[in-house]
Amino acid sequence: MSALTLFISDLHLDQNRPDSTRAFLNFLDSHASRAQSLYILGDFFDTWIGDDYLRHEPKDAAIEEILTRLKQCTDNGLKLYFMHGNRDFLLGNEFMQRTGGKLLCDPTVIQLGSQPTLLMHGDSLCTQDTEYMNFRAESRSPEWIQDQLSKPISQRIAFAKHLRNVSMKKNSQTAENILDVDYQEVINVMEKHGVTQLIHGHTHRPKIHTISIGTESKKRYVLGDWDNHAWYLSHQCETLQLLRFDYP
Ligand SMILES: [Mn+2]
Repeated sequence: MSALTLFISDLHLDQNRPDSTRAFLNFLDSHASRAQSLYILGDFFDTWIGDDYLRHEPKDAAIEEILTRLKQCTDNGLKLYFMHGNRDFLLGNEFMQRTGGKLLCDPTVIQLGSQPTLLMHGDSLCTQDTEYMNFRAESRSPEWIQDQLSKPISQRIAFAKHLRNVSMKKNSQTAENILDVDYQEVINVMEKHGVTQLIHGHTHRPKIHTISIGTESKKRYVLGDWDNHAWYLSHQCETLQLLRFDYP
């Protein structure tokens, strides 16, 4: 049997969404246990205020279980990869050590069967949302991150809540096309990296798009978020499928 590779994103795991955590742990048993590699392409957590939260008492039981189960998977040979999303870009080395995962840059090119494939979270493709692009540039600087991580945990939790509220309000007031990827930016990054396909999440618009560039036909695979449906991409024997299961 040839290698099975799985891709997921946008689970937005959070203590208020125990059904999604349960669905993910079930997914590890039912799917990831048969896979060679699992790629988690951002927004695995709805917020991540820094790895030092893992040492904060009282411990978050759900997070501890997720870490324990991921470590069991990697100990059993699963190759586990993470990419930052716009919600959990403070995931760092301590988290990777606890899970046995490896943090990938956004973007990263992998060879998937015969296809050079670009992996991204997807937020950097939404170039029409200039307000967000400005915040993204600012908040990914080492200075901003260091400043953020130096703040007390309670203050960071409050700030994360504030960011989430601002984002929800904005998403309800902003045109759909501005919150989606920019088509020209998609073509630009695919050309730049010389790939035949792109896999990303972020927009919560699961779909397989065909992109015609000159005489070439390329594919863009968009993962969906986990909200009573669990979306994933499954690659085996040169076949890449967008699949889902329902929960709870
Ligand atoms: Mn996102």
